[in-house]
Amino acid sequence: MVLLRFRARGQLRESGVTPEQLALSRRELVAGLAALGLGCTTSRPVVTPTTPPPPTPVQRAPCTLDRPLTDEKLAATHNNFYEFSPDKGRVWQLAQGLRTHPWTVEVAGLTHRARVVDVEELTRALVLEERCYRFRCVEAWSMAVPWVGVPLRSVLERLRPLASARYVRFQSFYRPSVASGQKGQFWYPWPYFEALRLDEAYHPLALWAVGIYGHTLPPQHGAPVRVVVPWKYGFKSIKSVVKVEFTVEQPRTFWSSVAPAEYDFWANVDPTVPHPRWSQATERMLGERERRPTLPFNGYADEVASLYAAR
Ligand SMILES: Nc1nc2c(c(=O)[nH]1)N[C@H]1C(S)=C(S)[C@@H](COP(=O)(O)O)O[C@H]1N2
Ligand SMILES: [Mo]
Repeated sequence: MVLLRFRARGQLRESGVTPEQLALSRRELVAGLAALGLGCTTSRPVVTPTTPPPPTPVQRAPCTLDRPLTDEKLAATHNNFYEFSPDKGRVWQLAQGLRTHPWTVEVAGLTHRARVVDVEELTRALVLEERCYRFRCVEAWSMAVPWVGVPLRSVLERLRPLASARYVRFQSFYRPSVASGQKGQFWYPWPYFEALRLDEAYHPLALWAVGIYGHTLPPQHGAPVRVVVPWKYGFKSIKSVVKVEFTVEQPRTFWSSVAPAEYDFWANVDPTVPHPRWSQATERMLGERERRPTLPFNGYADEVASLYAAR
């Protein structure tokens, strides 16, 4: 437990991308999750890194992106997490004070079983997968990172939505005493909230992410759990989820409430639709100088464009 918390609190590796390092960190993730009690009902002693891992529950496919992975440390020190600060370079430090254990998720709205669940319960006995995704912020910076998680669908189905549910709404925590941005930017409608149409959330690319670079999420990336929707602008990928709610009406979202003309509900990455204040035709990967062309649906058009055929 202590071991994992230490790791989860942002022990940053310079670059976690060689196969050896990934294999090691994957073992660490497994050990860490075991230490947290994932996969067993009673608490277990802390597992040291030298303990042989159980058969790995993290399924890993080789990264086949069109670009190199972003350096882990760069990704972990350039973050949007307005609860802490609008200053992307300072978020990672400020977020270290977020206590992410224990952590519960409230299940509400159109479900057969409204309840409060421990976050670990939601992925129990599911196979964790590593997924390398491009990730594109609406501000035209981007990265490519290996997330660890389970299909969002597998978690949502566990929550037993009613057949009438059409959307899913997610909400982040409200803790102004630790998240100083929630005090400093008091005019924002905290807590942060986002939503997806249910068929978007059920798409196999949509992830319920609990890790990155082979270990549990550090706070600045949205510990202990965040959503990752790789074909949409980054603000849809809500961090540190505390509530999941099924609805029939399209929910409002944090940024579309703040600036409806700038951030719409769908927010699919589209090079042809400029933000009112800048072009979306190109982007800059963290750590790179040259800009790259923005890809329709962030490069996932073949997989997801059909979701929007009727719109
Ligand atoms: N709760 C919460 N989730 C959030 C945000 C936020 O401010 N608060 N920012 C979003 C935005 S704008 C982006 S680009 C991504 C950034 O994720 P990263 O810091 O892990 O790269 O998180 C998204 N999720
Ligand atoms: Mo963003």
